[in-house]
Amino acid sequence: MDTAKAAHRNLIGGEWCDAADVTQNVNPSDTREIVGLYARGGAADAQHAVEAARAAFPAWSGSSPQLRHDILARAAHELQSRREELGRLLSSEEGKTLPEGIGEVARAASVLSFMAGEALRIRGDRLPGLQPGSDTEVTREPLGVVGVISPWNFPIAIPAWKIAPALAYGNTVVFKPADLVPASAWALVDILHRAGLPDGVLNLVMGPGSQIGSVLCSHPEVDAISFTGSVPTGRRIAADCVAGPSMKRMQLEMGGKNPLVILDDADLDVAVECAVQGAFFSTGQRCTASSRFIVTEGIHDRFVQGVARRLETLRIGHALRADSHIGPVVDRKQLDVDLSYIDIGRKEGARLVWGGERLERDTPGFYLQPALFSEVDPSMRIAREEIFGPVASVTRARDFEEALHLANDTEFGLAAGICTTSLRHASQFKRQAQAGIVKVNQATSGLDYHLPFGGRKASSYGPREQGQYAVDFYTVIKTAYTSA
Ligand code: UN1
Repeated sequence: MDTAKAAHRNLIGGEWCDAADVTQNVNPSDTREIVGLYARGGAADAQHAVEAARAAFPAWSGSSPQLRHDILARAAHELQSRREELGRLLSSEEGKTLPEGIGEVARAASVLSFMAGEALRIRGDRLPGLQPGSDTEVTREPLGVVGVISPWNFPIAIPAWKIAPALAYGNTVVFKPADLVPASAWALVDILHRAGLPDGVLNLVMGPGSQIGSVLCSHPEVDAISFTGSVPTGRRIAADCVAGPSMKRMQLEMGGKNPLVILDDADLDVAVECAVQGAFFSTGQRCTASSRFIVTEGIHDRFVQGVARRLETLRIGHALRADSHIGPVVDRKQLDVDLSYIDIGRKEGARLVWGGERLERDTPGFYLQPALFSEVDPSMRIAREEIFGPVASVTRARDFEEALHLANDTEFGLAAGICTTSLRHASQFKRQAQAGIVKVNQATSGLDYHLPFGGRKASSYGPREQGQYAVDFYTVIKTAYTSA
């Protein structure tokens, strides 16, 4: 396509650069609409970006924390003041509703301003040395060049919570956003660039992961990779990161099959709200989404009925329409995955209580009714495999002990929730759930930006993201001994 000149370009070494090809960013609420044209770079662009990031590292890593603070704070301010416009852009490319899109931009702004402060709070330690007259210091230094590879479901918040700490702690970055959502990524980079980042400190390379991701994960000048996405891609990245001579540090945030346990003593309204919010909002496209409701017998039927009734009240429609509660699925491929799992659930013998049909709207888009299955056996594929869509299953449990066992009976370990009014069961669940995040009487998805985020088992690998814990990934520790 000869539209390369009209596209939003990649940022390499402080220059906006054309690429050989162009991506059409399609609106999933109305596939006739092209949100914009975006450069589609390749391996050579990624290579140049790594070189630019490497060249920019010495000066940036030695820069004043005040400078890093000010740039991030300026960018946070611009994001916050443009949240309506950028929220609209985000919702147009990803399909989450406008309030969800605006909320996500505001969250990205908060992440940037939190991390601006963190640039000023890089702590060290001092312990007595064991030799007479020996002083010791433990200090944190930046890692070097960080490759950031982000998914499509949070097009601005996830890039923000990877890029902001990388920059705050003095690293330089090569950023490869998901193919489906370049607009939010481009806007974030444009804002950070204009906020005063020196050339080469933040580089943007949009294009296919097969080319750009593989350069980042194998290039000897890249020191670390922060990735959020699917388990198979995460495993490939991990293999590439250790295969080369440089043995990169990695932070991988991957799938989930998050349980929400509902006990007999739960407040039914709270349980239904947690379930619906956690499983179906943002079209179920969150790695923290609840996809397994594990429900004890005494509340089971009322819960299933309550969720079905609540689903009845939700309107699925164009992401930008004020009366839509849930937007479309992100693209045709994901819609096909969702529909195929709905089919698998039916064939496995689960009962489809509500939804699961593809919907027609005024505009051509990937609309899907949320699907609720009951009588789901824990061995069924819909109870074991991550679907990443608005599909949830209900499994019966005899009592708390069995519910806890079922909650933990998964290869994943990202988020786990429980709805109960029993302090004893809530406390026990918090202690024994094999998950990185545990929620009591709250939806499993929806997280605070100042707290650590990450999971266990197949869900995550490496140190936590977000809050002050991000320092553990984005810095390397040095231990110094001095005799005067
Ligand atoms: C949230 O639930 O608010 O990709 C955040 C994801 C997660 C972020 C979830 N890394 O869905």
